[in-house]
Amino acid sequence: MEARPYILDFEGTCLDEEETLIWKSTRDFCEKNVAPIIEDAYERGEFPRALIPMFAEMGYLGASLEGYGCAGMNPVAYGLINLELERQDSGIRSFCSVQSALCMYPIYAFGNDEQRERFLPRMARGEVIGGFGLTEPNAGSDPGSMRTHAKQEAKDGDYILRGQKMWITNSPLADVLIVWAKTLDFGSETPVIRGFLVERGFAGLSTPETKGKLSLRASVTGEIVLDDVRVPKENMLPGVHGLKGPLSCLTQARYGIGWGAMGAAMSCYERARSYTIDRVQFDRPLASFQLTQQKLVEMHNTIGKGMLLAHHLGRVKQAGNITPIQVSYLKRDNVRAALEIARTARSMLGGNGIMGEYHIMRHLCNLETVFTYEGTHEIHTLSIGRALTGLSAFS
Ligand code: TGC
Ligand code: FAD
Repeated sequence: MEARPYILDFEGTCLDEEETLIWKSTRDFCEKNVAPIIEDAYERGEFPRALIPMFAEMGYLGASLEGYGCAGMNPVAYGLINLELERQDSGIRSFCSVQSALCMYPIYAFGNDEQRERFLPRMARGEVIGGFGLTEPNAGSDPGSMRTHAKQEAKDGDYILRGQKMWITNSPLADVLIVWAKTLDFGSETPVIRGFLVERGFAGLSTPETKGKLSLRASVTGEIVLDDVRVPKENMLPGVHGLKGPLSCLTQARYGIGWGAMGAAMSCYERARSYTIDRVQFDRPLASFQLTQQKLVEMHNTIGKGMLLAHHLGRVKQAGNITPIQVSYLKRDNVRAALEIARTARSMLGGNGIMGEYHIMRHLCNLETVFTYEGTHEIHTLSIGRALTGLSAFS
């Protein structure tokens, strides 16, 4: 029997030669370099940093950006990379998402030439690691209520940043943090949100690690504490102001998650399929029972639909027409589907389903975070509800 019998034949019908090559080479790379170490990294609660230069070599850092040493991949190829990374572990995909979509993208899209030249080539080579600071202790789903602020000094125009960010992927190991803060700007009396490049070593900056996570353990998470940190005026991102700055970055990252979630789902489905073919109870393979086949069919068909949604929106993005609401649809539905598949797959392995060596429980725990970050399931529901009705449930 084939190792991966997906009836839709997505690979044969939806991808060109280059996309197929990128998909296969990423799968091979991940099976060779990530699969053998991921369970141990997860148990120890550490991000495997030795992977960073390898990701750079493969072109995964800033993969969809043009120039500055980036690979310039199209959105479908970029999505397939996310899928294969998350087939191994959501935390591994998170590392690349944060570096590429949440840190390199805003420098690329909202930075000036000097900022792009200074940061992007080194970030593409994995020499400079980024973090994205939006969430605060009292501002999670509602980032517009953030308290972190930046006061511009009249003397030299530098900014003094004060505040606290929490739940920040990569912050303990980051060399540069994109911090979103409110500042008085444009002679206005109302504070606006601006992005700042806060560099490791700036006085008053600390990034304590958040310990005790039972999910996304192969990803490092921490705070960003800003105790009157002086940030040179040259480190302010000049090209955007307002909430649409960070939300535009999130749109890039959420798109990648829509693909990545299908990778985690595939891993769970494939393991449940092969386990139930091999495991005999009542003198027959579990996979021969009708209830088991129904579960496999539901999982398989849900993955097929998730892949078609991701691919369709990838082509829309390639044409330059994608909207944030379409991305909310993708992130919301594919993550929910992946979480349900992981739960079903876990039960299909019985007791073995909770064991690390079968990998499904790890995906299941990870997907609980993916359901919450980058906009919770409920927030995407309300965003889509607002788009459908014209009525906001937020305020
Ligand atoms: P709202 O009035 O809707 O919008 C304010 C301005 O932003 C624009 N906008 C967007 N622009 C680009 N992309 C989007 N997705 C956008 N959504 C809105 C909008 O057009 C408007 O622009 P303008 O020019 O008119 O001012 O804002 P709101 O206050 O009603 O809030 C909307 C809401 C609740 C949906 C938003 O605040 C939201 O998405 N909340 C969720 C917060 C969130 O996702 N946080 C994620 C933190 S980062 C993270 O989790 C990283 S995990 C990393 C990893 O490890 O992978
Ligand atoms: P809350 O906003 O307090 O929400 C709690 C619950 O209430 C949720 O179920 C939510 O859906 C619900 N809720 C909230 N508002 C409404 C409403 N209006 N109607 C109905 N229900 C509602 N953030 C960053 O900035 N950078 C990062 O790199 C980053 N990485 C992360 C890594 C991990 C491991 C985790 C867990 C989080 C990370 N986050 C990051 C933060 C993440 O984006 C937030 O956790 C998320 O946006 C939710 O915010 P909150 O945790 O404060 O929950």
